[in-house]
Amino acid sequence: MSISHLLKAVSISCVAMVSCSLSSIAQTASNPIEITYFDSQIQCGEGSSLINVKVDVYSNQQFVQTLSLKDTVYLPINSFEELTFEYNFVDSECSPTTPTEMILAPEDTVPNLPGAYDQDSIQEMLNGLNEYEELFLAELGTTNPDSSAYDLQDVVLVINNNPTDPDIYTYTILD
Ligand SMILES: [Ca+2]
Repeated sequence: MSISHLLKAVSISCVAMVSCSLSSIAQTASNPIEITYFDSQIQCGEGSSLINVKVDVYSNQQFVQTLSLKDTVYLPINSFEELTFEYNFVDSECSPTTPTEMILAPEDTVPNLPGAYDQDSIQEMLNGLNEYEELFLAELGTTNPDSSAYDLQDVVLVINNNPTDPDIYTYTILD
């Protein structure tokens, strides 16, 4: 699929979605990326159930899409740096602290933190990536790196900088 064909498909999907800002972004796209909401583990107090964390994606301050766990979104943007995220706890008495965010490429030095709950450690998740992928980590429970809650795995996204087959992702259905 050519890029122009793809962008046309994205623009059409924006019209169909009514409130969508992707069509303007698509005009300048040259290096699209794919983001997968890979994992999330955070509790509201010890022994309670896991919080359902939704992630609102913004590109250059414009709202793009809300991600739920396991969602994959294909974004026709130039750089991950255009993106910002807002985190919402669904049906929880807790609310996120000021997020601590970190991006790690496969060869980067990994903070020495154990896996959260039944989650793999950051090193294990990193080992599972391809060279063109990165991990985006967010800590939402505490801003204190010495706290036991500080695991940087409250939200884990996988950034794919080289999606080879955008055909199979979000917008194909309207192509
Ligand atoms: Ca945490």
